[in-house]
Amino acid sequence: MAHLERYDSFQTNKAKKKKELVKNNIKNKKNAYDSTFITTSKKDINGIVIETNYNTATVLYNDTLIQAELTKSLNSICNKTVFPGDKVVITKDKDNYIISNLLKRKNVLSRNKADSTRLAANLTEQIIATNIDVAVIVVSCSTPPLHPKFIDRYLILLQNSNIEPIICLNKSDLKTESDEKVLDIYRKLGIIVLETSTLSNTGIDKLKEYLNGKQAIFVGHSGVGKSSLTNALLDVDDIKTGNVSHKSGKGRHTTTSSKYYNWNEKSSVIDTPGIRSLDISDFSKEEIKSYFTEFNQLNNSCKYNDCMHDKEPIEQCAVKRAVEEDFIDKSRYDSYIRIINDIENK
Ligand SMILES: Nc1nc2c(ncn2[C@@H]2O[C@H](COP(=O)(O)OP(=O)(O)O)[C@@H](O)[C@H]2O)c(=O)[nH]1
Ligand SMILES: [Mg+2]
Ligand SMILES: [Zn+2]
Repeated sequence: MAHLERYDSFQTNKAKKKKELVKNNIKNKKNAYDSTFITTSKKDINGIVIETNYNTATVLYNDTLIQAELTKSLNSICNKTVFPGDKVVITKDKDNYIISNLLKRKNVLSRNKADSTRLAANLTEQIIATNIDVAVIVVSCSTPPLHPKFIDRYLILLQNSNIEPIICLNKSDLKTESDEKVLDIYRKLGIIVLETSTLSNTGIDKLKEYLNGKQAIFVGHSGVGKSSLTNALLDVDDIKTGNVSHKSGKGRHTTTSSKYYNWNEKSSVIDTPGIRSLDISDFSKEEIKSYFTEFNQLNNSCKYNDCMHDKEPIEQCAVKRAVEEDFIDKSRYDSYIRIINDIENK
């Protein structure tokens, strides 16, 4: 002990200061993780993050858009990043706007397993947006075609983040019977399915009605019509939309970053760029099983409580029998098997 104290006394002032800083930083981080950050005093003005750039963010503040930087102390807490939907406290330093604090997030939507109890994104977590009331999984009938597999992966991420999902089939002007069958799978699961066409302006009123008063986010592949739907909500046509490239059948990436729009006083939507891949390999197989909610009611009917409904023989597995008898949709079951195999082989 004495030895340690002596060693301490040999430290230069600079080193001592550095140590102090690190100590404070850890203390700050700890506070930041388990409390709502600062209660806002009347002087503080709340803003909402619209879009983030490398080290500044566009913030809607007092009904105008401003560019603001994060304070250094906040930088170290939240990994230099705020995201669209974040509620922030703005202070003014001479002519510059500073994001001096960040309000506790209701939830975060991430492309992989999210941990909304933490302020900072962990190293592998890729946050798209925060504070979301409802996520609209936008799919289209054709160019690109409807992929149930993609919907299933999004449903897992959304359940994990505690975000209500709805499905919006856009380009309904091109709908076929097989699209209708896919939509039925999700209607049976109790998920709201809306159908829209921005081309013929159908279903937009219903979408507006459903999203009114909420902070929504449009997610889905590139080219399905997320930006076109955002335009329709805003009653404008100046957000860049992309024609689907004929060669690849995939949309050109015209939306490059997620962006928040208020389409009426109390309703907003975040338009996102097309996301090619969702990484759910960090989930455990048991978590995935629990997110296929239609299996839950049958779990007790399988011979073993911990049945994973994959390698067990059909006589022992009620879920497999339900698939055989068409009570559980085959494409949902196939998605489940594909996902747990991916986890096993990662
Ligand atoms: N047929 C049809 N095409 C649409 C509809 N909505 C959007 N599109 C077209 O789909 C392409 C991609 O739209 P965009 O909004 O950029 O998709 P995003 O990548 O999801 O934002 C554009 O060429 C749009 O004109 C629709 O309801 N019907
Ligand atoms: Mg777009
Ligand atoms: Zn089983």
